Amino acid sequence: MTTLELFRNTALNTPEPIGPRAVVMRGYALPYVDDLLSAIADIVSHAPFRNMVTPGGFTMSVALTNCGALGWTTDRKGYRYTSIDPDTGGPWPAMPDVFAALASEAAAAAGFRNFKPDACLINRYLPGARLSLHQDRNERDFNAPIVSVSLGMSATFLFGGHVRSDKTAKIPLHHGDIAVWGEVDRMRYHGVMPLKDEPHPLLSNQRINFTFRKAG
Ligand code: MD6
Ligand code: FE
Repeated sequence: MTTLELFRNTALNTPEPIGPRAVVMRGYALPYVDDLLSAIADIVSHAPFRNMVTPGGFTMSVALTNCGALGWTTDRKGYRYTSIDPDTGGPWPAMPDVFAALASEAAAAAGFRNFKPDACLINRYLPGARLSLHQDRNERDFNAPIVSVSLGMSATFLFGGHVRSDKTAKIPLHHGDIAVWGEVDRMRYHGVMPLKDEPHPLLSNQRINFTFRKAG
């Protein structure tokens, strides 16, 4: 942990509200970083990051993979969750215990009890990669929150309203931050601005974000 990270983690240790049922918890994942990164390396060795194609025919600038019983995918036919990795033809790698434990603990800290995710979407951003405004609506259970962990380079997260054209708040997300949202905030539009090329000491020119969901 750097001094700056320690400061963010201890001096500003209260969850930062970004909506009625949405918070950012600064530095919450820092104690788990080494375990998370080794688990991700293992997942990626079985289910590599890939740039998927959207139903509209665009190749995503964000590369992704999944772990857990269900994985989020997109192709020309649409967005959906599958139990099979379309690239390997086998199941997605299992969700590591450290992932499930962190997700459930962070959800509880944000006021969502008994969160048991069955899907974890892992996104990799290189400089210039972005995510356009979207709603997360492919999950079966909208009652469960989403827990989002950011590692590596910082990003500017856009957090909008329930209509695409609603004004968006710009929320910086740094290495180790966890965002959690659910209930009235669950369907809000959100996205990520194009990543600046400001390398991170541990992950160099990458940002890795993983989001835990109850998809099935
Ligand atoms: C990202 N995250 O931060 C993209 N979706 O890289 C998401 O799209 C997202 O962070 C739902 C809930 C939390 C998220
Ligand atoms: Fe999303």
